[in-house]
This record gives sequence, structure tokens and C-alpha cells, in this order.
Amino acid sequence: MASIATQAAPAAAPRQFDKPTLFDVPISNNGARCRFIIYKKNIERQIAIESPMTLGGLKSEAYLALNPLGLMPLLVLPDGTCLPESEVIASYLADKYKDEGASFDLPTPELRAHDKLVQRIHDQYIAPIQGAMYKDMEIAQRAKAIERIAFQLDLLNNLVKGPYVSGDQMGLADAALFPTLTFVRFILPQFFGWKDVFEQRQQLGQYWATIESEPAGAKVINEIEGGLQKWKDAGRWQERGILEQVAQKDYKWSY
Ligand SMILES: N[C@@H](CCC(=O)N[C@@H](CS)C(=O)NCC(=O)O)C(=O)O
Repeated sequence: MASIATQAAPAAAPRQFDKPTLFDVPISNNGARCRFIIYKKNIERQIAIESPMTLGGLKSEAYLALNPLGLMPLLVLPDGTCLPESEVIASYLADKYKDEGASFDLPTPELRAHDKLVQRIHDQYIAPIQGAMYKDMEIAQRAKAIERIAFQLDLLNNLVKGPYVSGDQMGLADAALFPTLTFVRFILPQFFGWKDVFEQRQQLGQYWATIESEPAGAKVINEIEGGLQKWKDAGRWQERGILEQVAQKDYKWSY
């Protein structure tokens, strides 16, 4: 039998969740996709929103036990089910709470396919490279990613039907897209020399205005921009050498 001195500390009891809990922080655009649905459905009282820091952070043992991917957002249900991935969480919320608040259902198979296409473009081709706007990265890789982001924005400009992504009704693509546009709109003109993201992309600009005029849209945009402003105040783009890279004119930075 191990002596008291060498005995392992008893494992902490697994956390019990009284209500569905979304682990997320305000700046997270992937999390904002889920927060927007929560706000539009007026289910804030039914779903807790908590920072991963309450468990020690994204890479802590306690958080990794719930989401081995070490990413946010994560939705934990009272029965212990853990749902990572913003697309999965967003679909679950829209389905589970379909009778509450706004509906994200679209009326025809064609509109649903369109909505999925825009989500797919966002998830496959923009979200994986969005870090080029604010993370450490080798210069050529950053320049290539910025060019691809511009290409995807042009594509989306042609795909957005207006006033919402898929026409007259809001769909899940709206929840996915505008939080990422918030990053694009805040960062690219200020730090990459873009004149105006929407000047050459007027359909996206009109779409942005529609979302910004809605209380839930404005709330989410404020949450994200508040986080981005903190990054700016902390000198993130200088400290990471991003401004120095962008000063190198051998590469194209603005589109
Ligand atoms: N495919 C994932 C991406 C999640 C993701 O990358 N989340 C970011 C915040 S928006 C994150 O957790 N970053 C922390 C890290 O990369 O360590 C989703 O859609 O949920």
C-alpha cells in the first residue's frame, strides 16, 4: 500500500452541468456563430456561456477532458454530452430550440443547399486561414492566405442573395459568416492597407448593413470588436511583426 506521502491525489469529481453550457469568449468568431443563435432565440437564460478559463484554459487537463481538440466553442449538455465544432453546435441549437425565437429554417431545398454552400466555403476555405490576419506566420504564407481570403470574399459577394445570405430569411450561413466578416472589416483596413473591404464588394456591404442593424447582430459585432480592440491596444500587430511584414512591398497585401 502506498504511503500517504506517495499516494496520488484523488481525481477531481467530474463537473456537473445544470444547464447546457457554451464554453467561449467574446472575441471568438466561431463561438459568435453559436452566441448569435442563442441571442436570436432568446434562450440566454437556458444556456450558460462560460470562458474556458474557468476550467484552466483551452489546453488545461479539465478542458481537454471535455474537448480533446482544445478549441472553442464547446457545448456541454447536462447529461455530459460534449459537442465541439461551431457548425455542429449551431445546427444543434437551431434544431433543439426550433420553436423558440427566430427560425433558421429555409423554405426550399435549393435555398437550404445555397445556405450550406456558403457555410462550407466559410468553414473550409476562410476559417482555416483567418489566422493570417492576426497570428504569427512566415511572410510568404501570410501573403498567400490574405490573397485567398480576398478571393473568397469576392466569391461570397456574388453568392450573398440579400438581404440575408440566402434571401429573405435568415439561415445558419448568416450566423457563420458575419462574425468572420467582423474580423475582416476590423483588421484588413487598419493593418493591411485595404481601403474599404466592401467598396468593391457591395452585396457583402449591404449584407453587413442588414446584420449590423439587428440588435442581436450588433451585439455580437460589439463583442468581437471589443476583443479585437483589446488586441490592438496591446500592440498585437506590432509585437508579432505583422506590420513589419506588411511594410514589405514585394508582396501584395490589399485587395
Ligand atoms: N472548426 C472549429 C474551429 C474552432 C477554432 O479554431 N476556435 C478558435 C477560436 S475562434 C480557437 O479555439 N483557437 C484557439 C487555438 O487555436 O488554440 C469550429 O468551427 O468550432
